[in-house]
Formats: sequence, structure tokens, C-alpha cells
Amino acid sequence: MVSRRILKYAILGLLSKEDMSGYDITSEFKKAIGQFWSAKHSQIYVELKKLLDEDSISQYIEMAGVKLEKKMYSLTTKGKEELQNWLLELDENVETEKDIFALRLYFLKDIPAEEIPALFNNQLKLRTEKLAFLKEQFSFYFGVEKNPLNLDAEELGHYFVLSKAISREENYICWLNKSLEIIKNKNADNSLR
Ligand code: FER
Repeated sequence: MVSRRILKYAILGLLSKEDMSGYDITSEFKKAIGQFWSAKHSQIYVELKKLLDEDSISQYIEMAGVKLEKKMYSLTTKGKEELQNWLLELDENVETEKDIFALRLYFLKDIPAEEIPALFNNQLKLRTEKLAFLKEQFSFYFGVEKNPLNLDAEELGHYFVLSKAISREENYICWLNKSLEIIKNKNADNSLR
């Protein structure tokens, strides 16, 4: 059985590197991991409570400054085992990706023909900006020339996720351009009739 509580494992994974406070975990979700696995502040705190109740994580108080107490979370042996088991699970099917633009296109017949190019152009703009951001991240973390064979396991994981995102956006942009060509040809064609 493939587990559905993915946020649980995202949190266990973060804690496998070092102990963290709830604030630290929330900040991590605003950084790299949040780019491909988003979670809300409120969801994270609900999950932390569950994980404590289930003894997958434990809690201790750390003094931060003179008066400030920070609740720190750390993995228990059970949590470590659960994370390990989850990492080794084989997926049974490909997760359906939610793509709002694809949903709109599915109902293309209800979109006035003259409006369609603008919809594609807007996607092109957004996707091109996203790709530029991803490439910036890539060169920030890995430089332009970095050989993945020289990366340690943690860097390599980041490398894979980031390079996958870049391939996806390049491919999406390619598909948008091809589709836009079809739409332009079709509009030109229809206006002749
Ligand atoms: C990162 C910046 C962006 C990153 C991933 C992303 C893993 C995006 C991923 C995606 O869009 O799938 O640093 O690190």
C-alpha cells in the first residue's frame, strides 16, 4: 500500500538532517522544497501534532536567547524507520498532475477563437519566467559547468529535482509554441472561408 500522508514524510525527511523548530520547518517549505511540495503553516502544525502523538517525532525545549524558549522536534527511532520504509516504497501509478491551463484547453470549443492566442501567450510568458527562475536557481546552487558526479548525495537530490523542473518547463514551452502555431494556422484558415 502506497502511503497518502505525504506531508508526514516531507517533515520526517527534513528532520532526518537536523532537529528543527516548527518555525524552521515552515521556513523550509518556503524555500526549495516548497517549490515542488507546498504546505500551509496550519497543515504543518497539525501534522507535527499527529507525529508527536504517534511517537514518530519527539519534542524538547531549547533556550534561544535569555528568555526565549524554542520547541524543537527530532526524529524518534520509529520516525527514522517510517521514513526509511517510505523512501523505499515503489509507486504503483503515476500521480495525476493538476494543470489548470490544460483543463481550460479541454473546453476549447467554448473559448472564442480570437481570445485563444492571448491565453497561450500568457502561459508562454509565465512559463518562460518560471524557466528563467529555475535556471537562476540552478546556476546559484550548481554553477554552469558543475559535473553531477562531483556532487554529494544531498546536492545530487536537489540537482535531480531542479533539473527535472527545468526539463518540464522547456518541454511545456515547446508544446505551447507548437500549439500556438496550430491555433494561428487554424484562425488564418477559418478567416478565408
Ligand atoms: C529549487 C527551486 C525550484 C528547487 C526546485 C524548484 C529542489 C522547482 C521545482 C519544480 O517546479 O518542480 O531550488 O529545488
